[in-house]
Amino acid sequence: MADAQKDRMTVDSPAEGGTRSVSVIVPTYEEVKSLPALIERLDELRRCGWDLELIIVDDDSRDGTVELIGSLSHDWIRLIVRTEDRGLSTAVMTGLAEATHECLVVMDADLSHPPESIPAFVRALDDDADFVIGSRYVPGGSTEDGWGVLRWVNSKVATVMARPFTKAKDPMSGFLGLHGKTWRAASDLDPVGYKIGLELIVKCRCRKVTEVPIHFSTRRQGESKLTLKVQRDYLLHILRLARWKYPERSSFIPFAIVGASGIGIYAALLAILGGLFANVMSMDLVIVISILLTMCWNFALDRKLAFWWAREGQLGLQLLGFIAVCAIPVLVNFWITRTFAAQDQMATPLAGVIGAAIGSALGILFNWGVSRFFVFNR
Ligand SMILES: Nc1nc2c(ncn2[C@@H]2O[C@H](COP(=O)(O)OP(=O)(O)OP(=O)(O)O)[C@@H](O)[C@H]2O)c(=O)[nH]1
Ligand SMILES: [Mg+2]
Repeated sequence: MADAQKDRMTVDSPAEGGTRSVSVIVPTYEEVKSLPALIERLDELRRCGWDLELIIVDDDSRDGTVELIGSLSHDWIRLIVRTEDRGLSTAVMTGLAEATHECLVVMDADLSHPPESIPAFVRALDDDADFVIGSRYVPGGSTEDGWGVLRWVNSKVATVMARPFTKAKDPMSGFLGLHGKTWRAASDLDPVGYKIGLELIVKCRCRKVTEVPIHFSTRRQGESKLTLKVQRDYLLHILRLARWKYPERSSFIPFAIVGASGIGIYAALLAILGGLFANVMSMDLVIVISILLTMCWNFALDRKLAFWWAREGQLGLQLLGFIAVCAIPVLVNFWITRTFAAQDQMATPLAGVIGAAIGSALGILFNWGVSRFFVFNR
């Protein structure tokens, strides 16, 4: 099918006894050129029996959007202009909070998402879905030709990164449907970045996610807001979701990686200090200083990456507590390093590595468990 034909599809009427009232939320930033066609296609749905309200949440585009909506004077369209908040995800949340119907659909303004798919969304929600995605990657779904390799790879990589949170094939989609009660049940919504769908699936604890195949059209009007910052925000978003959904693993894995990095730091310190101060420092002193500096390294990184919730806590107290907790495995480490290094009368990097590896293996679970509860208590 040609792309122009795929863009417009026939419209299904509401099913007998099924939902017919839908709130459509559209976040916009500088989309005045796309809005007339979007409104016309939504109006076609209304003519087929759908009771639609359109909520446009615009971030003060000043591109004529206000004038356009004013001139149409449609009572089924509401325009909310935000002058203080900014960003796609918070705009969607503003729109969801304003919706008056129980059936909620979120879509882009640029007609990448075909409004004619809304009836399929409603059917899926009536059929017990918690959440509906307009999907490019299920059978019947497609993407308009002309996507560059880079954009395609970008989309695929982002989808793979979302795997721990949902099995959906296209969780990156911004074409979403959900019940009002699902949205109201969300806890801790933290709308950073662009992927409000993923945030809602996770935080609304959606179990049944249904994907409706759509043909994703390339925008015809206006400019993309997909920037490098959006990509960076996505990485931060994934990190935050991981910390929310899997707090233990999100703490322990960085802790273990930092622990492993500490082994390298320790060996390097032994080599450098041992080499520089061989004549003025005893082997024991070199080991003690290396251990203390390594602890500071681990502390600084762990506080940021493994115990992120305690970053605002008292630094000095936390450092003392951390050193105290680490002391037991460190004593083991110290004793092993010293035993291995005794033949050379000076700590060698190899002895350091062996000592630290054994000490770390013994101590990592102990350190993490105890630090988590007593030093960086939530
Ligand atoms: N309110 C508001 N809407 C936004 C903001 N950024 C993007 N949008 C809207 O969100 C929707 C998706 O943005 P797009 O620029 O189409 O992003 P995309 O679909 O990933 O990329 P392209 O289709 O290539 O442009 C559009 O309706 C935008 O107008 C924002 O900061 N605030
Ligand atoms: Mg778009």
